[in-house]
Formats: sequence, C-alpha cells, structure tokens
Amino acid sequence: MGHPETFYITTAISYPNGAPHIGHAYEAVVADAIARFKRLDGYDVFFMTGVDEHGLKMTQTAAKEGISPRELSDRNTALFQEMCDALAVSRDRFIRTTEPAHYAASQALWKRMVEVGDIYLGTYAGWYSVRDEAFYDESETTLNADGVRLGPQGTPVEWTEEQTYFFRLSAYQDRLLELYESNPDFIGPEGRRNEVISFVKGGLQDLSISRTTLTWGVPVPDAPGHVMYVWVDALTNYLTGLGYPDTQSPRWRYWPADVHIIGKDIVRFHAVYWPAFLMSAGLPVPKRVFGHGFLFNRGEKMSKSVGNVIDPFALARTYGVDQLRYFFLREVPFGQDGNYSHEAIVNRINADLANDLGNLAQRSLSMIAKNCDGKVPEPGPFTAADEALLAAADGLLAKARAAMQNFALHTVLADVWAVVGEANRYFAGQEPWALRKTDPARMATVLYVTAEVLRNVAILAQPVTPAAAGRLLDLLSVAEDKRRFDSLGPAGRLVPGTALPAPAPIFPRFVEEEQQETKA
Ligand code: ME8
Repeated sequence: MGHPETFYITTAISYPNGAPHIGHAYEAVVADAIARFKRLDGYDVFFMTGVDEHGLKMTQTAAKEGISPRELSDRNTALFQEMCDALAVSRDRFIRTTEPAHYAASQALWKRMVEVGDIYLGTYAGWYSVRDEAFYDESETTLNADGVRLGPQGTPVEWTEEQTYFFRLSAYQDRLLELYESNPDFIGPEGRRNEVISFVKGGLQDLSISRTTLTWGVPVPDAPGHVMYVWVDALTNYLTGLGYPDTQSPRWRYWPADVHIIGKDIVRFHAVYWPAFLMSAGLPVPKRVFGHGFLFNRGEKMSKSVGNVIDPFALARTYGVDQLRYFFLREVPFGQDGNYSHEAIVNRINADLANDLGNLAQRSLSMIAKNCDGKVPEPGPFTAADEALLAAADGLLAKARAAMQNFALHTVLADVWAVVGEANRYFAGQEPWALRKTDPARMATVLYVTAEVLRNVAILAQPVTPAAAGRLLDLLSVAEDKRRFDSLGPAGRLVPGTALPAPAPIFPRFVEEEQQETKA
C-alpha cells in the first residue's frame, strides 16, 4: 500500500481588526467540512486557517482605538481561535502572520522574485482602498453622489504616491491565461472564472508591492524603510504553514495546495497575483481557488431572546454548533450568496434534523431497545423494499464524492437527506410496531435495515454535524475505527447481536423562548 494522497486546504486568513463575524464563521465551517470529508475518505489532510495581521487597515483601526496593531491583533486573534473551537473547526494549524517563521518565508519568496528580475524600484501613483487593501486602476473607480471616489467593491479610494517596489505582473499575462485555459477547474465557480479571465485579458499592470508610509509589516529584504504590501505577505502564509523555505520539511509534501477556500471579493488576489508570484519564484501553483458567496442578514425580525444573531458565538449558543453548521452548508448552495434568518435556521433544525433524522433514530432505536433485547437485531431474508433502501444508502458515497468534486456540500446533504426521507417512508410503510405482534422476525429485519441506513447516514453526516453524528454512531455501537468512508455500505454492516447503549435523542427540536415560557 502506498502513502495516502495528500490534501491541503486553506481558508483565507482573516483581518483581526475586529471580532469574527458570520462570514468568517461560514468560511471556516465550509473548509472544515471539506477537510473532514477528505480525512474520512482516507486522504492525508492538512487544513490551515489563521489571521492576516499586517497592513494599513490594522494600523488605522489600532490608531483609532489608541492601541498598537499588535495589541489589537492579539485581542482579536484570540477570538478567531475561540471561534474555531466553538464551531468545531478541526484546523491542523492556525497561522499568524507575525510569526518569525512567516517573516522568513515571505522574505525568502521575495528574494526569489528579485533573483529572477521580477521586482524593481519605481514610484507609485494611483488609487488605493484601505478597506480592500488594494490598488485600482482609475477606470475601475467611480464617483458617488457626494463626490467620493469608490473602488469596484464600493469602498472609498485615496490617491497615493510613493516610492515602492513593483512586481512585474505585466509579464505574466500569457502564462496566467494559459493556466486558466489548461486547468479549467483552477478557478471556481464558473462565474468567478469568467471575471478573472476577462480582467487578465484586459491587460495587467505591474503591482506595487512595498510601502514606506507604514512600519507594521514584513520588512523588505535589503531595503530599509520598506515593508511588504500586506497582500504579498498574506498570500505567502499558505507556504509558511508548510515550512517554506525549508522544502525538506515533512510538511512540504502538501504543496501545491489542493484548494484555497476564499470569499468572492478576494478571488483576484488568489487567482491572478498569487499564481504569478509562485511562477516567478519557480514554485508550483495551487490546484484550485474557490470563491464562495457572501452570507447576508436580510434584516429579519429576530426574537429578542436571540440577541445579536450575527455574532457567530451567539448563533452557536442559540441554535447549537452542529445545527448552525448544517444550516450553513445545507441552505447555501456552495458558491452562491446566502441569507441568514431565524425562521430559515429553525425550519432546517426542526424539519431536517429533529423530525427527519432525529425522530427516525429515536423511534427505531427505542423499538430495538424494547423489543430486541437492546442488541442489533438479526435480520431475516431481505425483501425488495429492504434491498432498495439499502442500495440507496450504499449508493451515497459515489454520489457524495462526485458532488465534492465541486465542493457541493449542499448536494451531498440533499442526497443523504433524500435517503433519510426514503427511510422514513419505509419505516412508516413497514409498520414495525404492528409487526411486533404479527411477525416479530420481520420486525427484526425492518429494524435492522433502518439501523443500517442510520449508520450510513451518520458516517456521511460526520463532516457537517460531527458531534451529533458521533453520538448516533455511539448509539449504534459503531467502533471508532469503523467510522470512515471505507466502512460505508456492505463493508461495515452492523453485526447482529451487538449490544447497544440506551437510546437518547440526538437532535432536539428548537423551541422558541416564548413557547418554553408558556410551557413552564
Ligand atoms: O480578505 N460572507 O480578510 P477578511 C462570507 N485578510 N464570507 C465573507 C463575508 C461574508 N459576509 N465577509 C468576508 C481578507 N468574508 C484578507 C484575506 S488571504 C491570503 C487574506 C470572507 O477578514 C472574505 O471573502 O476581510 C475572506 O475570504 C474571509 O472572509 C476573510 O475576510
């Protein structure tokens, strides 16, 4: 047996200029679910997330608060780490761009780009957006009604002039277009790919990549007074995490990254600048860059008890961690924008989790506890209905893998829950409670088939609802080493006679606080 295939997945690194918001939570959960899926599917996964501590935005926010950028970053970085813990984000490494290792990596990459003649000193004059930490061409800016000039993301831009180092981006136009052409999956989803291609076809200007007006950044090697433009060091984080420039590091085996999961607003940095830097330095480019959509709050009226629902910590406390994760991944088709509302999340919790899966598990496992001596029942011969349901469950892995080619977790969940729906119809149609008296052997078979479907569903639900899926697998006495995808289907069938623990609910219904009060 060879070594398992590697899979390196990253999120963007967030600006710790404030507390994490729902968009950060969404991105972390998406990447985590993909990482978990790949681990369960036998890959050697490295999953990294972290914070982007430098730049003008950090400097300005810190100045406003009267603290140093470092203090600002320390305070908020702790919250980003807490968010990862609170949302069960199973990162292998949480990176900070103030780590000495990151300075070394950024400076090494810079020197490689100097060596090949891609960096030169010049003067920059142009429009800069502090909010986006990006330069824009005048043609990309517009004047609003108040005469304020705005960049393409709608943020104010300022005229900036300074001596700066440039990266010879203009020299990479053809190689980038060739990259997009020969790797149609390099940028996803499709719409983002088209935007990038037309941007690059429009012609690339050299990129200003150093600053003399601020000191909060990675020093440019051999150039006192210059710090790197924040995006140069930020993108390099993906290499730092793997030990770069030490390409003998055991972690270096993960490069190139399999996917950078990022938001749609920063696709240009990842799909244009980043591969150009890497090509310049003679390093392989990532395999894919995927720009997910944005999560919005439609301003729906929230229950008072819910409080500030956009705070991911409050969301997790109010609805539950697995419930929130399920909502993000089921409700928002990956790649599209999504809306968050209290009603939508409660509906998902109560319909999909509590009713469809939770009730089925509770009813079938309680019957097993009462009528089958608390052991996995011994099935008799399977009928066509049994075979059909088992085949549907056994067919899920192939479907899930296909959907995951495009990280379509919403499709994976829709397929898995379609089988939960089938299992519910089967259970209702077979009426095992009636069989208890008329045909106990048949009842045992129906309960066995139902439990077996629950096992498959729970294994596949682990990437999204890790705690609840784990509890369901506990209730089915599935050993820790039998929870990976290679135990799905016939390979891991429940063994009749295995003792099961006393059943307990996995997904409680969400009850509005007002209703709880009336009940009390
Ligand atoms: O862009 N919904 O940091 P950031 C979904 N430091 N995703 C959202 C979102 C929303 N409402 N708002 C932001 C940066 N995001 C840089 C990245 S990577 C080398 C450097 C996403 O804190 C955003 O698209 O502004 C990005 O992927 C991530 O959150 C961090 O955003």
